[in-house]
Amino acid sequence: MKNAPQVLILMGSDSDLPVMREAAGILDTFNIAWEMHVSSAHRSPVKTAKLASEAAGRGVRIIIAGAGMAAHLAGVVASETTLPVIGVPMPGGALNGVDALYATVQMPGGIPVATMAIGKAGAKNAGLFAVQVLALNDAGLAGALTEYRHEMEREVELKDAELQASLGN
Ligand code: RP5
Repeated sequence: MKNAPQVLILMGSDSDLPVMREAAGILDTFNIAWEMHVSSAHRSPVKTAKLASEAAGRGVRIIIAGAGMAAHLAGVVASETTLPVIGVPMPGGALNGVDALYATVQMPGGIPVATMAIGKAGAKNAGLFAVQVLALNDAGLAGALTEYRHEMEREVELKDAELQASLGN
């Protein structure tokens, strides 16, 4: 049987999936169970409100919401739950994601959305941020995060060694 999801990933459109897959990929790396849905704040408001308001009762601990253009998904989701909500602004559209960034980050006081960078880097960091929150009460997960950082450090060293070799140093 599939584990109960700890992280709920929502996106406004299936066109957001190539970006939001980055968040799911990170959660897979840390063996965190997730569930993903297309649900729009403006095209399917009733479904969105239901998913957000019922999440905590189903055992979800954190919600990641990605949307583009007039991106009110993360804010609407945050208004329906007291779970932490991480927002990911999508690139594209006439303003290439700056519209979504402002719409996601500029929440009026009272309903916070932890907003990440535009696009794939933001979705990846949303996954990592969710893992960091879950690791507050999970020493094994905290250790895995430390090892993840060490691995990044090793990769930088490897790339620098390759650069130095190519420069004949
Ligand atoms: C937003 O509008 C979605 O999150 C998506 O980023 C954007 C465009 O949606 P589609 O027209 O591609 O469905 O609601």
